[in-house]
Amino acid sequence: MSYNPTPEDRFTFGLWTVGWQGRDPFGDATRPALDPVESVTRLAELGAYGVTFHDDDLIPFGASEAERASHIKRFRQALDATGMTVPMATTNLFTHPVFKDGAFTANDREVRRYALRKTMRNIDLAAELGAKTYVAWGGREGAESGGAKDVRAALDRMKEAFDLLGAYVTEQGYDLRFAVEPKPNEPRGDILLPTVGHALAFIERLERPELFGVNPEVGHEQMAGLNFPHGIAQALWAGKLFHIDLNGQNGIKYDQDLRFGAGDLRAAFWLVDLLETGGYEGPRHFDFKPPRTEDISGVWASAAGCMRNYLILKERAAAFRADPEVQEALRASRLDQLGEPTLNEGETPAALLADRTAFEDFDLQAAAERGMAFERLDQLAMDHLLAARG
Ligand SMILES: [Mn+2]
Repeated sequence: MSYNPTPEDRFTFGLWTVGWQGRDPFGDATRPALDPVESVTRLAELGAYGVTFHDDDLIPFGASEAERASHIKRFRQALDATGMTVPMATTNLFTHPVFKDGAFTANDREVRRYALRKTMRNIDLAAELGAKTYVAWGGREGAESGGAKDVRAALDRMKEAFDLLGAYVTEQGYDLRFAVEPKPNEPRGDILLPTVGHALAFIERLERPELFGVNPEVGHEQMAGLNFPHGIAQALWAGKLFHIDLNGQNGIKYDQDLRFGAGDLRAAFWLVDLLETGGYEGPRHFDFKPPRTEDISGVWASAAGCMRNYLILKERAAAFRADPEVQEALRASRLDQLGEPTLNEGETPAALLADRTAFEDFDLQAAAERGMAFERLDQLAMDHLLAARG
């Protein structure tokens, strides 16, 4: 297998990923700014399907109407020339100092109103460019100290913002759904809606929950010490996996944003296995940062590595599933039984109470003694992941 990506693989990249200049809290930029047109062209050459953007990635903050129009025109021309798509867009509500205390949940009401207007303006552009998903990452929605934020009031304001945006896309007739992106911390000390679970619970409180799903990011859940494939499985189970941000992270520490496949490789294997078999049909979107050690050729090597690693893991996961010994091992671990309902069809509490085999005559000892054979199953997965088996 060549592991050469094609648009059919639906790989997408944020303009801010390859365009990251390497500025961090301790050091200046190590790379020059990248023209979005060059990003579109190079990513298309590498086999990507599309690009995504924050308003300010494409149109420098504070640009005049005429400048804005000309940036959009050049971008559209690059998309047309390459066949690249824009499946998702989002708003930058974190860079400008005005957002230092948040956007939709800033204590300052004027800032909240401005944040809504900035978002609505870019939603119009997203719809115009054919995006189907609008991501909302509230990186500044949070606090560093307890008294600084009334979290219940802030959640009221967050709901108010999303209800307004849901009403707006409905009124405009846009074919656009929102994907909330959780993150536990960074840049704020603590961020609201810190995990997939928090976001899923929040969404159900909105006026139009059907318009809202999640955009989980590998590293964000792993920063919270959580099992990313488990979070993705729950999002799929809830019908809420609208989008996904793929990258790499090594455990609970700062947001590393490594290329996909770097970091927790075993989690990446199970994630690809799940995405490829679990009914997810959206783009495979990379939200990573080529390390600031890299020059521009290193940026493209890093981007190519994201796609290559996904394709390798896709092949490895498919080989795992197709292996007759794995299928037998799955049965030995009783995965087939887990797929069966615990109750018989129509079985009532009274019927269960009357079933002596479920309790009185249940051979507790024998069941307790049965091994689960998970170690053999996991070693088969390791063998496939490490290409020690076909
Ligand atoms: Mn992200």
